[in-house]
Amino acid sequence: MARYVNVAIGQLGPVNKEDSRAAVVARLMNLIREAQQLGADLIVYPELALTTFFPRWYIEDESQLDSWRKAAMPGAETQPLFDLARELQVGFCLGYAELSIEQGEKRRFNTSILVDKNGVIVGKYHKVHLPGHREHEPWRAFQHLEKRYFTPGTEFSVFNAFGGRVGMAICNDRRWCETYRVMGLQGVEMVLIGYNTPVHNAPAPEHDDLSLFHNQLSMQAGAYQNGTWVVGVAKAGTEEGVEHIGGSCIIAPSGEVVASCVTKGDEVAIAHCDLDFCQIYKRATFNFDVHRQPNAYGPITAFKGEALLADGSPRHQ
Ligand code: CDT
Repeated sequence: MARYVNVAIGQLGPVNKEDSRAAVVARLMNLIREAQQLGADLIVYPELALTTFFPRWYIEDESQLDSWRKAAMPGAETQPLFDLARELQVGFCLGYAELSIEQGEKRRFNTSILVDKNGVIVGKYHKVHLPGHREHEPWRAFQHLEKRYFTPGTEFSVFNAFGGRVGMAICNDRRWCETYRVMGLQGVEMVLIGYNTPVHNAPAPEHDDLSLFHNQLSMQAGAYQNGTWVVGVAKAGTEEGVEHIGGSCIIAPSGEVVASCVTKGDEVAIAHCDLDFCQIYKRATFNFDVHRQPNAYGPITAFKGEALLADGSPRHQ
């Protein structure tokens, strides 16, 4: 029997500091209702969907930072979204700032969860590649303090859900080939990626004009090279004075974009995805069992940076 997932993009426009959690959840509920009318099984929301992208500010007040983070999921404010998902029989993937308290120790993660059609959390992911910087850098037009505010995740998991193998990644993760390959090695068939990408990148402003191109380039490459569907979803538009890219899209295992958003506001787009279509790539060009050469890939995990010494000679012989 063919395995299809009707996956919807639940793109958000800006979420400002003063927007109440209830108002944001109401927007997410509008998007899931629209997705259900279009026949969706699953809707994907952006990274840090419940709040403004607060790493743009240097904040020393822990209580203010914690006000953006959620300890309970679902909590009182998000329960209505879980209830609606169950009523509509539409699952969702949601990014949020998580406050985890284990044995009295506080940890903060940039998290996404996968929720099934019955409103049950079936997967959780902590963002691995945290971009930006740790200290206040006043020379920037705005900060990108993810390295300060979050602890990096340590694994890419793939979950049995929606009749297939579903993985999650968050924003900057989509630029790294390792993200997709580690999930590809677990048989991933659909990768769900929420993002907040400012158009302006302070350390490399030469890239600003290419930000939409790089967004699509990395997700298309990840899809094709691993024979998987990829769903990329933006929080777009001008948020607290900072312009963010849109470009939300759904990419087939062929690398082709099959659905995309056309605005920078709240918007739904949908695609009818055949999970078995992945096999055309997984059994041929990217048949890992037949064609991969892991013996040649040692430096991938042996080194963090370039595997060369300062004189240009290899670090490993
Ligand atoms: N949210 C996030 O990961 N944004 C980054 C911005 C990179 S510039 C520091 C991204 O890769 O889109």
